[in-house]
Amino acid sequence: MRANSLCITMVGSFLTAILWAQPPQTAAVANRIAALPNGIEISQGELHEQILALRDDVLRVRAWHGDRAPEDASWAVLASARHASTAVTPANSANHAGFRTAKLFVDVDERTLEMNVRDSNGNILQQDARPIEFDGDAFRVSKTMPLDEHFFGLGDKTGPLDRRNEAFTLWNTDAYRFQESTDPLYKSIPYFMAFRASRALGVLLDNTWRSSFDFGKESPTAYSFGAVAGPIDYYLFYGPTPKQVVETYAWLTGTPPLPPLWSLGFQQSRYSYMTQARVLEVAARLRSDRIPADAIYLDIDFQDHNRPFSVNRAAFPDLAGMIAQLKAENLHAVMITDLHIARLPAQGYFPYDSGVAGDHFVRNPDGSVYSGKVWPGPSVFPDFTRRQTRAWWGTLYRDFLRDGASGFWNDMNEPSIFDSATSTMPLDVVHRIDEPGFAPRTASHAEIHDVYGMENSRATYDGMRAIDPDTRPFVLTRATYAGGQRYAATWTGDNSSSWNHLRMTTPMLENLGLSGFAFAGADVGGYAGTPSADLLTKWFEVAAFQPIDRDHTEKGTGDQEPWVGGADHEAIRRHFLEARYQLLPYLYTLADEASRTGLPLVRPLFLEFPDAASDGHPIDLDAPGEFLLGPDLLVAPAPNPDELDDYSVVFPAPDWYDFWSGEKVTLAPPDPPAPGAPDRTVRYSISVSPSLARLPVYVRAGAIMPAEPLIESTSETPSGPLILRVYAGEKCAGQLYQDDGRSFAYEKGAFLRERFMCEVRGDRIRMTISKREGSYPAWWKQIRVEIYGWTPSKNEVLVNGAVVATQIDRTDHNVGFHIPDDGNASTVEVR
Ligand code: NBV
Repeated sequence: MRANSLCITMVGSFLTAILWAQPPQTAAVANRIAALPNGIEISQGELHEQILALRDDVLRVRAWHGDRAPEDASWAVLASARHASTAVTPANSANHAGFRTAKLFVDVDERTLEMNVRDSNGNILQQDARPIEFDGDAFRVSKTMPLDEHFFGLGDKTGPLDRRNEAFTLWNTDAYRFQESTDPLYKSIPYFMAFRASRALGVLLDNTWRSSFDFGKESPTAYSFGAVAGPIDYYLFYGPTPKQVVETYAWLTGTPPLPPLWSLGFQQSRYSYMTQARVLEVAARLRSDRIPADAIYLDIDFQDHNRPFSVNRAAFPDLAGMIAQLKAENLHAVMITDLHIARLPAQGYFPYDSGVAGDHFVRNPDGSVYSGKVWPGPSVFPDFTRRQTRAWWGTLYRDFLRDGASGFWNDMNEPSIFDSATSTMPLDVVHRIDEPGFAPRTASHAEIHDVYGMENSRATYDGMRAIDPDTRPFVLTRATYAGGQRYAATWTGDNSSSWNHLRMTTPMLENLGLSGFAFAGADVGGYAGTPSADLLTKWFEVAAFQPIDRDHTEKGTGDQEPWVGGADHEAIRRHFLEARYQLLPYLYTLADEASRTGLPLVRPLFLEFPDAASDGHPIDLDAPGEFLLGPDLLVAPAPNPDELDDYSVVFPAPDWYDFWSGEKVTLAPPDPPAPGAPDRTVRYSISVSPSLARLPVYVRAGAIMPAEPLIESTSETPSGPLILRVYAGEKCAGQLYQDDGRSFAYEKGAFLRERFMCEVRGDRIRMTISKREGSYPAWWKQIRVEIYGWTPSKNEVLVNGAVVATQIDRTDHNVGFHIPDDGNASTVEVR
């Protein structure tokens, strides 16, 4: 069904356009077309559509009724990006108006205002399926959906990695015990990537109201997005590579800050460690059992009657002393600070008293302060869309920071409210907006709901920085919105201790990563329920290769620490944590990349290998459960982790090494592609037998992966050489980023960056090490080089042309030797 015109009707003081299902007699014609230096504005009656080029590869589309465009302000999109502009060349034809940039060709049908976007080769990238539909304040934008288009992103939504054939609602929701089909969930990231024929396109709908996305559920030939109210304001950005789309999304909404190094270590949590003694007992056991670990969490029971920013002194008589003892064990304390402030007038509860004095709580339409029941009982809620309120909230952290806490955990910030039929605030609760770019005004909860959690985490992040400007904050938030990656890492909320939930973590974290959240994790072992020892072990294995590695469980469940289930299980879990800790230089280098580019740590395969399939489909569709950690590590848990059958690991390229043994992987001869089939992909695969202690992990041939001698906490300095694992490939490359892991000194040059390249030339390998950039001192004086997949014939190592005296040791699959590294550029030749 395709409509050809819009009929505009006056309803009260605003205009509503109704889409006619029947083809009308005469088509409405645009009555005004204005070519702008950076785009075009077309008006049809009261309806205006503006398409602006922000860059050659980024468009912004806005549409509105009436004389005044909606406020040009955003919680998600940075002003620098929103106001960017590039000159365009008008390109008009009969009944069509449009323009070109160096990369895109935009064409609008003047009769219907339908838009069509092509790349410079004429490939259609996006095409309106019908004119924008209006229904009161609501709107819907529909695009044609070719059979081979696939969709990713939208934050933490469950279900398959590919969002095709699914529909989703964006409305931040406390989804305790969510299941595979639960929707909405905790976060609202109104952004997706469309991928087709190896080309990627990003779409961000910048609208904070309840919105929805349909990728072919309603119609097999169209996808659509819309919201119940608010602006029609979306960004369209072209790759062609998916990495470019991710980076452009970061250009629009920001990158995550470089996290403190300790937050990439293993984190131990539970709801709740009830006493100071228990916290210290867990810490002591982590250390005595030699479990690499960096943090312990304090959940709500450390507080007095669950009141945020208070302490139950009976259970935690010496919080500062306890945190100091944790520090002495090289463990950081992360404390929960929910946003609901207990309504306790005249009881000396500072957060309430100071909040009332500063008028910091949201109100009902009648002007009274809104109160809802949460953990502490009747509670009031900060007005986080006001900067004064955020600044006040930030000051509440002063005592806990003084006591030595390193990070804070913002839970329940959808916001979740117990005594409300909707589990959140009534939609008419009044928020005030005081924010650069926005006109000072009030806004209903219906408008603010989806950004409330993000602004809560922003207030926490900014507050920590204001109090301790030289320490990198760590904030973990449950609810958030597009752009929330600027302030906090996130976790996937209240999952369950089931094999299916273990399986679900991978697509959730991949899509969160594509949606800007490079630093994300799922509760290891599952939150609701008690995992079997096998499940917990498998979960530890997979999570060792995910950005946030936090073991957490609900109140009333069995213990879930690494030792639970016996010594054999503990040994396996320890082994995987040790592998993670040895890889910290690689992980941290990825963290640096994420903070500069937005590229996530956990990546779907098509992000690195968009051309892996001959017909351009995302290769992940053939490789369920697999994911990449950075560009070089392929992690391949069983697609159905509870099944004992062999399964096949599909590789997106032919040459790999087994991460554990270092052995070159011999790939099964691929099935010949079916003659004449559109997809003539060569699928390299091997069959593996699942076993409890084993997680198949592979390294891309050509990777140079930095690693370090084992430490049990990131507070320790590794002793010994930097390790470079060189996986011989035609050309190989890698890099390393280091700094103090905790401060902002890296912004002033106190970092270390070293790049490595190598080339295999017959009987010799030549490796170049770049001159170190930055002033941060290395802990090592030597590099231990381990070369996989290649053996020297002469056993000779030359550094800068001179033979060095070094012992070459050999194991089954690698040769290793030491070379000096003083930070200057050098060449290393092995023959
Ligand atoms: O603070 C208690 C829990 C917490 O452990 C969990 O991680 C959150 O997702 N919190 C939810 C509140 C419990 C609500 C049932």
